[in-house]
Amino acid sequence: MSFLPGPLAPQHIVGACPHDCPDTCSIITTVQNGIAIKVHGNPAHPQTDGTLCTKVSRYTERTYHPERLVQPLKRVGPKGSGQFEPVSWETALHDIASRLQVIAKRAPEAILPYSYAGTMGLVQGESIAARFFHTLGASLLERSICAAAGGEGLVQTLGAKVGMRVENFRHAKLILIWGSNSITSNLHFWRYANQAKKAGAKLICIDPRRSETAEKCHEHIALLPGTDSALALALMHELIRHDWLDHDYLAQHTLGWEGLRARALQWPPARAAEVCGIPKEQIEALAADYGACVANRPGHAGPAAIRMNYGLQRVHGGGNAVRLIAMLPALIGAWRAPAGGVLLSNSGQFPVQRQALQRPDLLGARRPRTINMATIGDDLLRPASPSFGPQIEALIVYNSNPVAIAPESSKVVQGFAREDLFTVVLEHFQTDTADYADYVLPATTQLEHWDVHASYGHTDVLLNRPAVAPIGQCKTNTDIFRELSRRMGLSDPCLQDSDEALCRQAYGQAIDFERLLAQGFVTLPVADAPFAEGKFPTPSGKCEFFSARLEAMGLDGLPDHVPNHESVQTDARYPLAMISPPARHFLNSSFVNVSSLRQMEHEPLLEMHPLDARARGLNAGDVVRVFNQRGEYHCRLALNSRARTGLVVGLGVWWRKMGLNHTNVNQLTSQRLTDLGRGPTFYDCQVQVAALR
Ligand SMILES: Nc1nc2c(c(=O)[nH]1)N[C@H]1C(S)=C(S)[C@@H](COP(=O)(O)OP(=O)(O)OC[C@H]3O[C@@H](n4cnc5c(=O)[nH]c(N)nc54)[C@H](O)[C@@H]3O)O[C@H]1N2
Ligand SMILES: Nc1nc2c(c(=O)[nH]1)N[C@H]1C(S)=C(S)[C@@H](COP(=O)(O)OP(=O)(O)OC[C@H]3O[C@@H](n4cnc5c(=O)[nH]c(N)nc54)[C@H](O)[C@@H]3O)O[C@H]1N2
Ligand SMILES: [Mo]
Repeated sequence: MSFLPGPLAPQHIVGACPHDCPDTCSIITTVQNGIAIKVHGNPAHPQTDGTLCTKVSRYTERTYHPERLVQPLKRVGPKGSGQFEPVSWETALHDIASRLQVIAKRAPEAILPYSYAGTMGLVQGESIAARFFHTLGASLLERSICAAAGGEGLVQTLGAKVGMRVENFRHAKLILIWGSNSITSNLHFWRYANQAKKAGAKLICIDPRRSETAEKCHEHIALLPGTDSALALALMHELIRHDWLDHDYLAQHTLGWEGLRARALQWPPARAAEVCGIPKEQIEALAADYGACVANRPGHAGPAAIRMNYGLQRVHGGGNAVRLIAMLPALIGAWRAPAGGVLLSNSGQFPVQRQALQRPDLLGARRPRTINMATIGDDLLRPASPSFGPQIEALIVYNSNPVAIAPESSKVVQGFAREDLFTVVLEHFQTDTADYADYVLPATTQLEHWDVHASYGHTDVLLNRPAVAPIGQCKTNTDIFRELSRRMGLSDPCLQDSDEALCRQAYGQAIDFERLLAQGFVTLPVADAPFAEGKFPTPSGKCEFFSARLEAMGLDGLPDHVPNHESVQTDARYPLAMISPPARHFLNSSFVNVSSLRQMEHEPLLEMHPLDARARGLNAGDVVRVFNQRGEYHCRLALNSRARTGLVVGLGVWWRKMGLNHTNVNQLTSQRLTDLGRGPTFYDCQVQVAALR
């Protein structure tokens, strides 16, 4: 007779959502008999408020997905064919370590790590991995693929990636949602915007697409992509012309007003209307709404708040656009109230101890070159040269799916297909990128490892406890780099620090770690109205309309409208502007393989205005070729009134292998960079569309 234990009582483990999203939710996982049976939003965490988005509420489906990678794989077919056979960890790690050792001895910069925010965890992101690559002296990676232009724009204007506290939006009386589909990509902010709406606030959405969010705002300004700076300048023009200005705030807390004023006066609404492709009356009305909120005027309408998001900075002039929008609150003194100002990111509020975590000191006197993630296509194809340095010979990819998400995929694919390139991919799934690997290593998910998190949308630090043991033979990213370090004889003890130790090192003494352990989150002590008294973290301490730092770099010290690289004027063959913003049920290219979510997104679609379709003899449901000088992408046409005229929208980012001709929108996007920050220009992309014959 055996005494098998009965089923254990369910346990509830507090963790954090790892995904690249401003909301960074606190998650509770219910575990029974060692299996995660469901996840839900932590009701004790005010930002999460007990609610998860549709995607992450399917987290157990993703974790226990039948196609989850659970053992190391070695390629046996041609690159890209997806033919692999299982091997032992011993074989895989031994082979990878010996290959890297040979390259590292000869030309360490020929090794390139490629990673982004598959997990935003500070430990499974850049801790042991960064230490490992710094010890080798590998090429550095410029992690520019998302927010580089906007981040630089903020830093050059406000002094850091800081802004309003998100919870204060609920008390605003006017909210501009600028370049953001909040319902899709920032759901927990939308809750605050809705509270404000119910309390009488006016909501205005500025977005080329009639998004789910635009539909629910009082007004929608559907400007052409890449024209936000012209709109912001015209807005300033009107504020000046009507004297809707907080002169006192301007005098005390800004630098360069005379110069900015002169610039703005060159942009009457009629001029901007022409550039933006919208009626000038819409600009005048927007200015009147914003101008009614001048903070120090008796009888003003109340605080005006701007929620910018990264959607508007993926164009040539993205940096200047963010600079101009970030200046607007200073003109009307909106910063005086906690519910006034602007928020793009608050990541600069987090006291992350990056030096301790990533140990750049391990480089010693070496100064390896930096490769920009946005130009990985070109860089993989570059031969050795005195200016470039050695050819890239080994690529270690983790937390990213570059073959799907990097621009100009034909080049990226050509680079990944190089027979002489040694590629290792740490993944959960057999992604487009994994198909090109020599070795695919199975990695743990957030339910299986420790981590700590910052956020870019709120100001709480979160802890992630593992809820279950690693599935199959999966290992944490950190473990994989620890083992590679050992096998390569890298002896610095910091390469063997445990995940728990790394969690503590991430914030050092800057937060109360015991409280974080006990509660799962800790709110940072940030000011309610950060710039009510000025005190911007810029060199001048003021909101910098004029930036001496930019001028010293040989750039314009004042902001301006910087037109797109591509337009119908630059090449009449491609008259339609294409943007490819996030799909609601995917997270970049993550979740595309989770069938319940993929069913909600149906199939890759291109949204087009009915007038543009009629002009091309196209009908809803047609399979179309979307093409430009870089390539061709096939998908189905949707005529759903979301795209304005002159615009097409291909919601991202599908896996190439699920596409009709095995491509996705990035077959069409370019590797050209932004005005500031060296970011990508995914939404600065002209195309033509025709029926597929
Ligand atoms: N569901 C879901 N959530 C996500 C993501 C996802 O893929 N899916 N991605 C995450 C990531 S990586 C990030 S960086 C964040 C923020 O990601 P963002 O890409 O900033 O996402 P959105 O807030 O949806 O903003 C995109 C909006 O900007 C609009 N837009 C495009 N071009 C322009 C332009 O030139 N001007 C203006 N004014 N608007 C423009 C698009 O139509 C779209 O509605 O969201 C994260 N959240
Ligand atoms: N056309 C177009 N392209 C875009 C964008 C767009 O709007 N339009 N958006 C851009 C933006 S904003 C961004 S941020 C990038 C995002 O690009 P990426 O950062 O590459 O994001 P994902 O596509 O989500 O791929 C992340 C991968 O990491 C894996 N992963 C997750 N957690 C872990 C882990 O713990 N360990 C390991 N080893 N792997 C893990 C996931 O399985 C997933 O395959 O895409 C960019 N590309
Ligand atoms: Mo992003």
